[in-house]
Parts: sequence; structure tokens; C-alpha cells
Amino acid sequence: MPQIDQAVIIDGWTQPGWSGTPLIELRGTNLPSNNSRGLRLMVGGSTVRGLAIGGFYAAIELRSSGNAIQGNHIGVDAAGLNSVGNEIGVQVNNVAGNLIGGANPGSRNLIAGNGFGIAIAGSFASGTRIEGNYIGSDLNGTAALSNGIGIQIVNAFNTVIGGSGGSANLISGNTTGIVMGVNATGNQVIGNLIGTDASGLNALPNDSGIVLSGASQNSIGASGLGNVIAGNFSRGIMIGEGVSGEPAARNRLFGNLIGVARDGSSALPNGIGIHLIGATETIIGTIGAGNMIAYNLADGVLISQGLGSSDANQVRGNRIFANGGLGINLQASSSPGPVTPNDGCANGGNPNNGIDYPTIYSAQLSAGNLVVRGEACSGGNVEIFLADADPSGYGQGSRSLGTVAVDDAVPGLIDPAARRFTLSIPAGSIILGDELSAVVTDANANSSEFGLRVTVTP
Ligand SMILES: [Ca+2]
Ligand SMILES: [Ca+2]
Repeated sequence: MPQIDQAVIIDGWTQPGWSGTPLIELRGTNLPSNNSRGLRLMVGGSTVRGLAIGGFYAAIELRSSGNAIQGNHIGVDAAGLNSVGNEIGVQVNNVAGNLIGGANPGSRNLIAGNGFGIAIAGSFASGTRIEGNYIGSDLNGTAALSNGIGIQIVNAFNTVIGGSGGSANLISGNTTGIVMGVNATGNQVIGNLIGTDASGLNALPNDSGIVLSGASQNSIGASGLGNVIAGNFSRGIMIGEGVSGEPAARNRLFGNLIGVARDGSSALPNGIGIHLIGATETIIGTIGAGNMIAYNLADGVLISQGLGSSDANQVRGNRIFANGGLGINLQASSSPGPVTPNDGCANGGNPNNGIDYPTIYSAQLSAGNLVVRGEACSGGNVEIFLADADPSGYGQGSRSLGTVAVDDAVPGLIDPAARRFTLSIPAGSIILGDELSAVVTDANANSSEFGLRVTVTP
């Protein structure tokens, strides 16, 4: 196809007989595969609607700004059920401000069967919006038509994937749903279904949902605009340094359902909920704006050492329960089992600086008041949870009850280097026999594993 050098509207919706699925197919199957483009938009402000485009190196290459790509089947035939893959479905080539999809259901692109569904790269590639698409599934959103990678962002900025209502994408059935690589910064993933079918209630797995590799300062979810990241075979979310040690720092996760279906209660496990490997300063929830991380087959949150450190990763304000491994697992090199024994509050070379979990001495309910006493690392802030039974005998935390600063004046009973804390709160719905657990986060934002469960007594 010739490249397009003026603003145009290519509108398959105007084809006689059109009733919602494309009638016009562009096929590049017989072209040399190394550089063929279905459509290359050199001048901004164009709209491409209602086409089925398959068999090219890139179905659509955007080399200009302000274009809208809507209602197409990209890598899929007109019927929306069989793949006619491209190497890249939509290539955003170093340009800003393009829209792929839209909040209106008619604007949905079906992007499936490609090597890369959407590939965004280049230091001028910013502000791409990806809304309302099915990426990796068939027309019905119930069966996989896998892309290798659903959406890849490398060296590009301020992409918004998803949004509220109809702007949510379905990103399921791919090898990896979303990959952010080196220098991908300021990108947001909000309100999407990742690893489920279109109902959000059944698994339509990616191998992994979201992988950040050497990418910093990106957001996955927001308060009230979380993603459903569930049903994925391997990791729901993996965040790690790049292959040459490029940092993965200051990424933020809020408001997501991880291992939980769209209804907010049904189990839809990932293998591991969240895996950090050589990531730093990650914020996995904060008090009042957490994630629900539950029912995953292995650990809810696993933090491993990478090539460099894996420190200052905060896990606070979340609901973490019914995971098959630990709720939070710091994967220490020397630890014989999943629970890392307390061995001092700072152990460099271990994830989150080897911070020890808190020890609760007692949890007493009296006259409608709950008093929790214990010890934890000096300078820390302890979050007390209603515990969820855990095969380890330690806890997970199904509901946050409150937080308390560690008192730096009084040495611990068990570890003299620790300091004591006392939380006193209205008991609310807590009753005798309930079990509590705790996590401490130090002044550098290193969060611990959950401590041993303790039963509430009179
Ligand atoms: Ca551990
Ligand atoms: Ca330690």
C-alpha cells in the first residue's frame, strides 16, 4: 500500500451492507514480509475505521500525531474468529497523541494473532491512548487468539491503557499481556481486564499479565480505577530490572484485584500475584488505597533479589489472603523455607534489606477495645491485620485494622535491637478467638513478611 501523505478518513463503516464487523480486508500475505505496511500514516489527523488488516509486517504504522484507529480487526479476519497475523498490529513509531480504540463499543479494535498487538517506541512517543479494545481474544472475548505480546512500550511515555467504563481494554490470551521495557516512564494501566474473559469472571489467561523490565515510575491501577489481573498462568504482575540492570524503580500499584474476579470476591488465581525481582521503591498499596491480592496459587507478593538490590518496596493497606504460598515472601538466599526467620532488622543483600517480621506478644479484647502489644524493627510502622489462616502457620492479612509507630524507647523482649509497640483501637467486629497478624514497614519503606498469627484473648 502507498503511504498516506495527507489527513484522510478511511471508513469501512460506510461500505454498503456494513453492520458492525468489517467488510473490507487488506491482506499483505504475498508481500515481502520484512517491511510491508498495510497503512502508514505520515500526516496527522487521520481516522482509520472498520477494516480487517492482516499479513503485513505492520498493519498500521503511525508516523504522525492525532490519528484515531477504531473498529478494526487487526491480525484477525473480518469475521473476527481466525487470525491473519501481522508481525506488529499497530506500530506507534516515535509520535505523540494517537488514539487506538475509544470508549464507545463501536470503536473497539480487535487486535489479535500478531507478534506484537501494539508496539510503541521512541522518545517522542507520548500520550498514546489505548481504550476499549480486545487484545489477544476473538470477537466474543471468550477465546484466545494470542498475540505474542499484547502491548509493548519501550522508551515511550505517558501512555494511558484503559480508563473508566467503556475505555477498559480486555488484554487476555496473549503470551504476555503488557510489557514495558527500558525507559518506559509515566505510563498508566487503569481499569482493564487482564487474564480474564470479557465477563471478568472466567480465566482467559495470558502467560503473564504485566511485565515491567527496567521500567520506572509507571502506574498499574489507581484508587477507584484498578485493573482485574487474574487468571494468568505465571505472574499477574512482574517487575524487574532490565537485562543489563537498568533500574525498575518507583512503580506504583493501587486498587487492583489480583487473583480475584471482577465481582471482587470470586477466586480467579494467577500463579504468583506480584513478583518483584531487583525492583526498588515499588509502592504496592498505601494505607487507604490498597490492592486485593488473593487466591493466587503461590505467593501473593514475592520479592526476590536481582542483579542489584531489591529494596524499599512497600506493601501496605492491601487485603492479602488465601494465597497458596505466603502473603508476602521476601526470598532470602539463606532461608530454608518460605518464611524467612528473624535474624536482625537489616540484612543487606536480601530483599527489602532483610527486615524482620513483627512479633505480637498479645491481642486483648476488653470493654469493646482491642489492645495489641508486640515488638518490631526500630523506626518502623506496624500494620495490624485480621489474619487469614496460612499453611505456614504465619499469617496473611485479610483486613487492615490499623497502624502504629514502633516506640523507639523500649527494647524488645525477644530481640533487644527491636522496639515495642502498642496499638489500641475500638474492637469493631473483632471477636475473641479471631487471629491477628502484622507487617512492619521501616523508615526506608522496606516492608516485612507477615508475622506469626496470634489469637485474640480476653
Ligand atoms: Ca521468605
Ligand atoms: Ca532479617
